[in-house]
Amino acid sequence: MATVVLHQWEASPFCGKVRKVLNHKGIRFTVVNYNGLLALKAKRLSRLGKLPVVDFDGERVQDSTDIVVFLEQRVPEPAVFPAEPSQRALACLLEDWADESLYWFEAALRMTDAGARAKATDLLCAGRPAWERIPFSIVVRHMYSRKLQTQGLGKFPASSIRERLLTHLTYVDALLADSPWLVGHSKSIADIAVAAQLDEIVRTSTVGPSILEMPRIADWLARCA
Ligand SMILES: N[C@@H](CCC(=O)N[C@@H](CS)C(=O)NCC(=O)O)C(=O)O
Repeated sequence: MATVVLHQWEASPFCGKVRKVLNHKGIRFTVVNYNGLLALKAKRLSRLGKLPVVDFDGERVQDSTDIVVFLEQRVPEPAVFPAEPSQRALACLLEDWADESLYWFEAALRMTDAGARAKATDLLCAGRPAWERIPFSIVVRHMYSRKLQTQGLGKFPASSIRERLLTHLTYVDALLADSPWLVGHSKSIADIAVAAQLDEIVRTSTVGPSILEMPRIADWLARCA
């Protein structure tokens, strides 16, 4: 049995994605959390300076997409990449959409809604001294406001961000109309990556109840838990 350590923030959707893959494959793992100002240590773990980072029998891998490919090579079954080439392509594209687009909706919802930001800060500072909340939230707010302006969503009003997200979710809902999974007939990286982002939106944002009112999406999120 391999020794696997996930360096994480429990409330990071990318760390949630890796946890889902590890659980799907039945890989036992321990976690190291970097809440509050321990985030400064996370920066030094890998060249990217981001989480998740996985140590697998002493081998260190960074970036959730690369980690999933690595885990699929080390523990091929049950697979998260469909075998059929067109399904595999679609699953990889949906993973990329989740990571590179949907993620920014989650970040923007946290930045434009003080309640969501406070809930996210509670999660990201859990277990740390209370005073760390203040410097932590100032740095995170500044960093993500800047990133969101550059990415683009930060230039839109909150109502438009919410409306665009719900429109995207009607597309996800349509994919689930004929199959319990987004691609093919079993759970794949597409389900895992999209659900990991939505889990965090549901957990902190006021748009969460509207998402859970979409019955196919709510049932599918439960299947992806
Ligand atoms: N492409 C990376 C993105 C990871 C990522 O953005 N993680 C965030 C937490 S949700 C992070 O580490 N943010 C800190 C930073 O950007 O400095 C992946 O898939 O792992």
